[in-house]
Amino acid sequence: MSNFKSRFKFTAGPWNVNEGVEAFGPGVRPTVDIEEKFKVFSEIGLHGVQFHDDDAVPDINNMTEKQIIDYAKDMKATLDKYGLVAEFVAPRLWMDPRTTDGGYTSNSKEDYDFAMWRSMRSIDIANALGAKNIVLWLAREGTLCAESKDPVEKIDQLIRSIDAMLDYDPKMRVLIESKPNEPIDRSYCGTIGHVMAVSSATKDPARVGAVLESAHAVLAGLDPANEMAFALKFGKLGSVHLNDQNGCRYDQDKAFGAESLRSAFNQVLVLCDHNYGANGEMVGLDVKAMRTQKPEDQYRHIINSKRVVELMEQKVEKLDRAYRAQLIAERNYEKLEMYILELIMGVV
Ligand code: XLS
Ligand code: MG
Repeated sequence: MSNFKSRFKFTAGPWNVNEGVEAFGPGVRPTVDIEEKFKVFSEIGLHGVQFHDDDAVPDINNMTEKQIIDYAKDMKATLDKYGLVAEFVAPRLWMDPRTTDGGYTSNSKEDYDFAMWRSMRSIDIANALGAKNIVLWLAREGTLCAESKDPVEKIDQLIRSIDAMLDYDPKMRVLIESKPNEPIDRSYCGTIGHVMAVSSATKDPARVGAVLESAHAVLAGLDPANEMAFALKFGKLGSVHLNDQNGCRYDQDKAFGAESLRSAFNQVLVLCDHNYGANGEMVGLDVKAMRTQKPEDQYRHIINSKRVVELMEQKVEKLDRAYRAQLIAERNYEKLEMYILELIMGVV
């Protein structure tokens, strides 16, 4: 099994190895230096790294535009040292006091300008790192108080913000990561359908795609594989964040497959069947270690997630397509379902 060669190129973000801070308690693991994370990412067979703008350039708010680019170039040299590439850069617009009420859909002109400044700097950083995508996880774009914003106006404001990014760099692609809520109550881009609609309203829809995170689909009450399929149909699945989620509760970012192996199988199936990766798309493992995990083995959730993808790829290879077609022709879906369960459980 260990010599199995995945068809996918895997990535993770520096945030996927963390101290374990949550709303009810402080960190329980020491902070790991970013270069050490790169080293281990490369050892465990990842192809690249996903970045927030301030992962790549921590002091971004206090630097000139030139200083930011220079710092990012040094970060690229560190990535090169470990044979890693940068998949995307995402402006982290949910931490700063100036994005308390969102960025692109903020009611404050100053806060909006700050969000746009960070977005343009993210594009500069992406170019310095050699990344082809900007990811917008629209964490605070929506409302806590429903009446605080005119949703129609704000969705238009969001589209115009993306247009400005497309203008700023004619080659950069913008990928929107859907999520229905958390930290915001009512999000403006809750599902892949929303992302496709926003994409089609921008000035260059071919450069505006989607990131589907498995857990975010579950939080929206939707099936992750179906969400991926929807974006694939439009040629707009620019990245995936594979993980898992135990129903509708706080965002868990569990290891891929930890809750639903059948869902994991179907996600890998749709990606394999529709040639995901053929245009350089990568597979992000946006997973978080349990707070109980000790520092000695704090990459285990990433290793496990990658292994589950690889095991599912082997299940997909093993899927008897002719038998499946026969059961479909007979409309014997009960039998097909049992066949799939047995395939996943390893008894066929
Ligand atoms: C949310 C992520 C987030 C994005 C990139 O799911 O953890 O950081 O993936 O901004
Ligand atoms: Mg994510």
